[in-house]
Amino acid sequence: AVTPTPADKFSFGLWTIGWVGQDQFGAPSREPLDVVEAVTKLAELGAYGLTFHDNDLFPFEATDAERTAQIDRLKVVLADTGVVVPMITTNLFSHPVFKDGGFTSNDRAVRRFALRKVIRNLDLAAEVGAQTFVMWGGREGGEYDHAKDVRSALARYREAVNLLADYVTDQGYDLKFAIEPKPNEPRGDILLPTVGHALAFIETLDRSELFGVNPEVGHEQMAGLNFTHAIAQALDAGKLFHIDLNGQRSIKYDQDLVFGHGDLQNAFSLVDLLENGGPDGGPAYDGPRHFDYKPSRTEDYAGVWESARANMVTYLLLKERAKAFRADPEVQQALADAKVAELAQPTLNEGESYQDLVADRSSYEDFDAAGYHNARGFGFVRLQQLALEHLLGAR
Ligand code: 3MF
Ligand code: MG
Ligand code: MG
Ligand code: MG
Repeated sequence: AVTPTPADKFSFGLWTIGWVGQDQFGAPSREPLDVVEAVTKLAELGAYGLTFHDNDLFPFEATDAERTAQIDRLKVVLADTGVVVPMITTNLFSHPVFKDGGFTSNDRAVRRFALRKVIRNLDLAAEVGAQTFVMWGGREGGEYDHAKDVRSALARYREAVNLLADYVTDQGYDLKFAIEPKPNEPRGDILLPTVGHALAFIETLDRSELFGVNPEVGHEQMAGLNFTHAIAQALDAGKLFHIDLNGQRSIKYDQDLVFGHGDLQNAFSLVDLLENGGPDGGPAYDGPRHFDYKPSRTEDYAGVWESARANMVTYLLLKERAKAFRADPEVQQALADAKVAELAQPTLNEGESYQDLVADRSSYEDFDAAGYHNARGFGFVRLQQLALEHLLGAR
């Protein structure tokens, strides 16, 4: 049960396994990874998908011929291995031209260039058969409040993504956009910092139906937020178009640890929600289980592949543990005692109006709020302990 297969829909960014370990303080600790080797290894490990930024596959400076050659090499290895490309994205953050952002740079010429770079990459998305186009605006933001007119920046962000949605619609591409929020890093403050901000922004777009979110575990947790709650709200809005799984330990720099190597209890509730939170206890999300992590700088290539495997195995173990948790009669009793299912019941009776509610003396005048002090507790702590014991494999 813990051997990954393509049916599990695990995908990896080329920039994850391909990260060579350069950071703010140090040079690369590994040699570059070729895309053919990357796809071959991922296939061997049981992954189903590869994702990439344009400039993970070919450099920013690539000539048309170099670009085409790399795309062709990718297509060959995809055909040989059966690996697919469910998502691609554009790098609007590495090159110095984007130092003040792409869609929201104060420099208008940079904004026009950024749009052209993304349009070119939308064509590539369609060419490689991706269904989702992620947009992480890592440089869209600032460090100094007087230097960025945030309302204008949001207006330009909206102008940009509305134009891109028009483009894919006119081309007839079967592509949807997923906005990836992040609170900070590399900018001091990034626009659309959390899932909630992105959901609100999406509602202002001309073709909002084409836009959803790509939440990342570590990004919400860097803001001190509960990732499982963020995913639940994205599902509630019908906007969970993609997901970035990784690990983060509290509010600090963006760690990009292996999935489960951060807040493990939150990872457990997340997998339980994704796998068992849908209709009739089935999956709530059927898209790729995409890992956006960094193999630590301490690792050689054996460690890189071990860490890639660790993401998938951890996910599958949590999935197995979550099934056992749901099937346990003691858990079912604890869930009932905690009235978890009762929250799904509407607060008003069918057809009841607010006038009926106001006329219902049992709801207020005769309701024993004082007696509630001594009423039975909800037993949430016991339920959490049962979850922990399942997580630890003690049940
Ligand atoms: C940064 C990220 C990004 C996005 C990527 C994809 C470089 O913290 O998470 O990875 O996931 O741009 O869409
Ligand atoms: Mg990230
Ligand atoms: Mg991260
Ligand atoms: Mg990410």
